[in-house]
Order: sequence, then C-alpha cells, then structure tokens
Amino acid sequence: MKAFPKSFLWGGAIAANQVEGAYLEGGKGLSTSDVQPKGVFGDVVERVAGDSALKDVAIDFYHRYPEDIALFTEMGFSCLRVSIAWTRIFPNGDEATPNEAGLAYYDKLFDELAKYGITPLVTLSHYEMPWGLVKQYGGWGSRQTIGFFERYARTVFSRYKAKVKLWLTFNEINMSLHAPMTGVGLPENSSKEAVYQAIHHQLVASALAVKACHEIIPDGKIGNMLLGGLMYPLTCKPEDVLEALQENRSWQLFGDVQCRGAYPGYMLRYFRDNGIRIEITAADREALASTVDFISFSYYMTGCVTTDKALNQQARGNILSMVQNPHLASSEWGWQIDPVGLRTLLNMLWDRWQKPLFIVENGLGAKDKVEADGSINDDYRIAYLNNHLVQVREAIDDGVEVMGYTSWGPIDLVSASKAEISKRYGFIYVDRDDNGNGTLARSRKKSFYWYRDVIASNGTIL
Ligand code: BGP
Repeated sequence: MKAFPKSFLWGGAIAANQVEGAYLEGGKGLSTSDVQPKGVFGDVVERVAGDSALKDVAIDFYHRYPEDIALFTEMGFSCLRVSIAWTRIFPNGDEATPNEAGLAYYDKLFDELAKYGITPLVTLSHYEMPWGLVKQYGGWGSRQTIGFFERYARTVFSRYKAKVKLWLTFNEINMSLHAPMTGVGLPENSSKEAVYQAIHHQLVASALAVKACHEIIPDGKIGNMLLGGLMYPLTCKPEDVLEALQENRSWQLFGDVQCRGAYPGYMLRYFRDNGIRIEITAADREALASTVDFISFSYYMTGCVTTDKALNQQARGNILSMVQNPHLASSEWGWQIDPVGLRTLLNMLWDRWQKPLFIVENGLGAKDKVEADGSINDDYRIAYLNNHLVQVREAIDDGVEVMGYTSWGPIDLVSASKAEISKRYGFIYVDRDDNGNGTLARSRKKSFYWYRDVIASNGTIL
C-alpha cells in the first residue's frame, strides 16, 4: 500500500470506566457507569464501597498506566485516546471546587505520554457522568447540568492546556437517543420529548465546551464523537432508500448541529410531526453557533433497513437493531463486518461536513485462546484491522482528510455493553476473566507485532 500522510496519527483508544478501576480511589465519586455493573446499557444498581464487580478493578490502568504506556510506545503509538472520569474531578458533579487528587492523577498520565512523545486525544465524557447529578438533578434532563459540565470542561482545559491539544466532547453522543441512562442520565422509559430535551442540553453543553476550548487553548482543536452507524437500504425500492436516508439522519443529526450550529429542517419536521416541543432559548441558539474543528467517530459494522417488516431478520450492535446484510459475515457477537463501508462512510461524512475526520474506534471483539507456550495467534483480529485500514487509505486517496486512527481497546478492557473482559479487542492480552480472576499480567499477542510493523512502515505493509 502507499504510505499514509506523514502527519497521520496512529494509536489506540480506551475509556476511563473500562480500564482504570480504582473506582473510589483518590476522592473519586460514583459515576453512572459504577452503578451499572452489568454494562453501561444495563440496569442501575445502587453500589456500596467494596463491591467487587469486574469493573471496579477493570484492568487496573489507574495504577499500571506506566507499564501500559511503555507497551504502547513499543508498538510505536503517536496518539492515545483516553477519557477523563468527570467524577475524579468533580465527585458529585456540583462542587464549587475540583478535587485536586483527581487533577493530579491525569497530570501524571499526560506527563507519562509526553515522555514518549505520544499525543493525547482526550474525551471529556465517555459513557458516564456523576451519579450525584443524576440523583439530585435528573442528569441531562436538567438545564443546570449544562453549567456543571461547562465548569468541569473549563477546569480541565485550564489545568491541561499545555499538555493536551486534542479534545472530544461526548463519546458517541448519538447513543443518548437509544440508551438514555448511559447518554443523558434519564430512565430508559423516558418520553421522546424528555430525551430530546436532555439531548438538546447536551448539545448546548458540547458547544459551550468548544467555545471554552477555543478561548483557553487557542492552539488546540476540539471535535465531536459519533457512532458511525452507516445503514444501507436492503433493496433498491425507493421506500427502502428513503428509510435508509432517515435512519442515517437519526445519527447525522448530532453532527449537523455540532458542525453547522443549528437544527436541520428534517429534525424540526420530526419534532412537529411527533408533537415534540423542545425548549430552545435565544442563548442556546447563540451557544450552538460554536462548531467543532473536526469530526471523530467509531466504526465497527454496518446494517440494512427496509420498510418490509417481514424481512426483519435482526442483526444487532450494542443496542441498535438492524436487518442482516446477506453479503457480510459477522463477528462472534453478530456485528456485521464491512471494511468497504468504512471508505463509504469516510467519503459520506467528508462530503457532508467538509471537516477533518478522525477514526477514534474500530476493532474486533473476539475470544482469544492462550496457547500452552503463552502465545496468542489472533490472525482474525489482524485480518479485520488490516482490511479496514486498507479502506482508510483508499478514502485518503479519494481526497478525504483523515487525521488519524486509534483502534478500540489496544489493551484488553471491560466491554461497555456486557461488562465482560472475554470480549477482547487488544493487541495486549490481560490475564483476567469475567469473574475477576487472574493476575492482571500483560502479554503481547501476534497482532501486537503486526500493528507495530504497520505503524513503523506508516501503513505500507498493509
Ligand atoms: C463503543 C464504545 C466503547 C466500546 C465499543 C465496543 O460503542 O464507545 O466504549 O466499548 O463500543 O463495544 P463493546 O465494549 O460493547 O464490545
């Protein structure tokens, strides 16, 4: 393959609640993720200190980050996507002053990355928010949460402005629509109107974070983060094509607001047709005008839609359901594998928004087998990643501006949907099972050496 652009960032992506553990250390407060021991799409259970769910320790990145960053360095990472746990900085969410121990922790983490010349890409909120804000204020259902989030964002921008230049607001913000508790801290059975109002608050907060970042870190860049849920029409029947357009708009909506600074006409029609009344103030409209510098997204799979309900053989992602594509194979979890779709999506998003794109999640969740000699021959993972990266290179040739690629879970971590570790994404194996047994020792899989060579060759070995 032709080499990738010289400035292309190569690395991996992790999230605080899936790797750190230490869920009550350093003054941290409980987050929504901490009260969802069965996964961030699962039920909420009140927690008490000392519960030993898998997530409470996760892979102990909180303590072991120097060892893990050394391994990422060995693979040649130029970028690591991490998230800050909001509850390490504001444990309940509404404090007047931040928690110094939490701030100091991320200082050490960013210093460690700087030591190896790894650029941090930092998500402000990855599938979690302070549980205190949910209990006391109703999460993003409350306008007050906008102010609490803005204070948190301004605090971390001011603290890390010399260390972090690349930021993301909310992870997969479009999932707020499908998983209210995870996204906006609302009960799962909330009305559409309540969910869209909460989403509106989150979109305003995202825009205020963009504005704050531009003020505090003038040489920084801040992007949004979408689940890139590309849907195809199952047939060429015009109704199916229209259905696919609408389905894609259900997530593009978020990007439209974040990139263009206002709600698109199709959404206003949807609100009208469904009797949904959202409170949008003049100040909100002014805030939304602060648009992102770049777009980031996750990409794992594609699906099909049709108006023909009889054809609804369901394929599933984390929480999205869709019709099976007869031309695609699936992962062990039923996620339909579609490398070409990544090229299509990159082109689609570039055509739509004309802003640089960053693929901040992509990867294959699979069960790995440790051989008697300790080796792990994950050729399936290598094939998946190789085929997707080939399509990224094609898209760059198509003229799409792609800033970089961070594969999901470069080290095994706790799955967001299942709260299990046996669904592994890593180049680095972590010795821990779904019951929390294991030494937490790290070891290199076959894909570790492959990814190292891909990065060293800037993609030419693909
Ligand atoms: C994305 C989330 C990640 C991650 C990934 C894989 O939706 O942003 O947090 O977990 O999906 O999903 P899972 O962990 O369920 O396999």
